[in-house]
Amino acid sequence: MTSTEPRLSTDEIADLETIACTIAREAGDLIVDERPDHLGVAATKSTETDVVTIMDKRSEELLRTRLEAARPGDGLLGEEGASKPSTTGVTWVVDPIDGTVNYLYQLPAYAVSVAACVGDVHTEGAWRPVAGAVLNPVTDELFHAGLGSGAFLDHAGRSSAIRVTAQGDLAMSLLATGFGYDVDKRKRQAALAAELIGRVRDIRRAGSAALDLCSVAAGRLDGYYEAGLNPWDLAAGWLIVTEAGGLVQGQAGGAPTSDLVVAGGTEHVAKLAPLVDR
Ligand code: LIP
Repeated sequence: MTSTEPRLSTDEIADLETIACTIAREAGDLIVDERPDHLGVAATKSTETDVVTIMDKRSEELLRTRLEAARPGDGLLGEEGASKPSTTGVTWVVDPIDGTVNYLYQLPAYAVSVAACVGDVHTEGAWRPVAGAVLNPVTDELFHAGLGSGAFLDHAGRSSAIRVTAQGDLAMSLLATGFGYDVDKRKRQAALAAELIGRVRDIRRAGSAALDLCSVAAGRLDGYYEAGLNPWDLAAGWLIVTEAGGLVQGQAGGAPTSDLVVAGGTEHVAKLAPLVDR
């Protein structure tokens, strides 16, 4: 904890977690119930394949207004441009639809990701999540965690504690990874995956970093790695993995950043990180 970070009580963290869960559910309902029949691409970002839909924008606007009402002094950083400084030391980092390409194609692997963070979210390695929620609105699975209070999966009226696997043997491990929107980057990422594929059980590519991290937290994957993530792809899932007993790190064992994210059980990360940290 740095001197600029606010001292948050267990109750305050529990309140932040409840807010994250509540607004993630609302945004999840919006993107499913109000999806236009003919959803097109509203705009593109870094490349032609890095798309935004009108529902990404509407979801972010809903999250922004709910947070403004619930916690007016908090800051905000959103994938679709929402940005507001904090006067409380807490900043919300939100991805209104993580896995937007899946959403566009109606592949049921996309999520709303909401995290309350402390530190400077605009500086790599200078922030960390303290409460967060990731909702897959199609499967109605809500993953959530608060710092120090564990990670949970709410589904079908039940709330179950989740744990990472203890898999320490890479050859028997099921991994996930992802590819960026830039062609050259994708080729490099594919080359790394091609090297790894002969050393692990198998590799999955679901298309949402937030859901990949939650799958690690729930023991559905043994590990995950990706280069090129933004804070909003990572924030909530990061805490959900660590509260499920796992580890999330970046290059050289440091904080996870856009350069690299490696997640899994402690032993698994120790074995996977040297292979993907380059
Ligand atoms: C996506 C990530 C995914 C990555 C994609 C993209 P988006 O986020 O969740 O892991 O492989 O390239 O960055 O753009 O759907 O919010």
